[in-house]
Amino acid sequence: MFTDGVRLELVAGKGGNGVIAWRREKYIPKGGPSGGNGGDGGSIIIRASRHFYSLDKYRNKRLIAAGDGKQGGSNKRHGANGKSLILDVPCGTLVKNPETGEVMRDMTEDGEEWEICKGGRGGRGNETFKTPTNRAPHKCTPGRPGTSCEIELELKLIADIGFVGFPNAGKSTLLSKITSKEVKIGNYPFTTLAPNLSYIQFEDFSRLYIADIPGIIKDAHKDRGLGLTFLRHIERSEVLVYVIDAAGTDVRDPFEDFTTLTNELESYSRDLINKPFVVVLNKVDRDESQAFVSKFRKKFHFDSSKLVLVSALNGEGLDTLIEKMRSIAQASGKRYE
Ligand SMILES: Nc1nc2c(ncn2[C@@H]2O[C@H](COP(=O)(O)OP(=O)(O)OP(=O)(O)O)[C@@H](O)[C@H]2O)c(=O)[nH]1
Ligand SMILES: [Mg+2]
Repeated sequence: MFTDGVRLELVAGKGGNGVIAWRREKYIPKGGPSGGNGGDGGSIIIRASRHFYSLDKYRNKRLIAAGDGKQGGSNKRHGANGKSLILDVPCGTLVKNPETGEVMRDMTEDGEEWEICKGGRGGRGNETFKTPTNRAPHKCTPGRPGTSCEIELELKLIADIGFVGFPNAGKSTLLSKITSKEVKIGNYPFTTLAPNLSYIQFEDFSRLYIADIPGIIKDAHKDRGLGLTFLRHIERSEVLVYVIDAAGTDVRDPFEDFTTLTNELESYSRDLINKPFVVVLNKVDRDESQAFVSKFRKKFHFDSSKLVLVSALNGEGLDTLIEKMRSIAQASGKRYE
């Protein structure tokens, strides 16, 4: 199962107590105070990473606690600091307040870190209270508690390009052909049950990230099929690619598919259909596609440069598609890495 939302309770470590102790050594009478400080409690840090694509590793977690600091020792020994924890999350994870839904932070950049809970300071041992007027202080302080909070993590993948289409249109085949990712492909609907994220790397090392999400069908907004919940993973994409089965494999009319798709997307969010887009007519290797393609062209009232004919199977048109996606993404302000 793919997890893109979890609720967690985070507790940073408590500081260790400072202690009271005295030097006791041969030939040194009245050795003076020697109680060490307690160690600091461990903190909890959230870190965004491009190496993760889901929140799966937090699925069965409820409470995450960092280590407590150890108490100080005699001979001015400092207690050990508690172990800090780094929680890796995919880029595009929103950290929210579960009660109000307010976004506390949006973890977008690879490597970005946020110390969300701070470990408590260790207490002071009596050695640190020594002054010229009080050379034998009977005083130490306890460690302080760390901070804690409840959070909700919600993933909204960050991809430059989002693929949308009916089941079986060939989205996953396309993704695996143009990127290095091997994804599950099947001649049955809903082969893809969770988003796939992959990228194309160009000669200048810039990358174009692509998200392939599960297929969408008519009335998905009424929760038919897998519904529309996965659309949130293409909400942040600069460009949408509508992948249409131009061969009408499942006995549908490709233009009708396109209309249905845009209607479903619109019922989720108007912002989605206002994004720059490309329509990919896939499976043009099949003879049946010819009639459908010319019918599609007649009805398509957008600029014809938005239309690309491809065969994910034999590679036809893929270079054109890649160039088109790249230039539109660039024009719409993609931050190149
Ligand atoms: N002839 C032909 N078949 C294709 C082409 N692209 C994909 N297919 C076939 O279409 C079927 C569905 O492909 P997928 O890539 O799994 O389709 P999908 O859009 O990811 O489907 P879901 O994950 O179910 O939404 C598979 O049997 C593919 O081999 C193509 O260009 N030509
Ligand atoms: Mg698929």
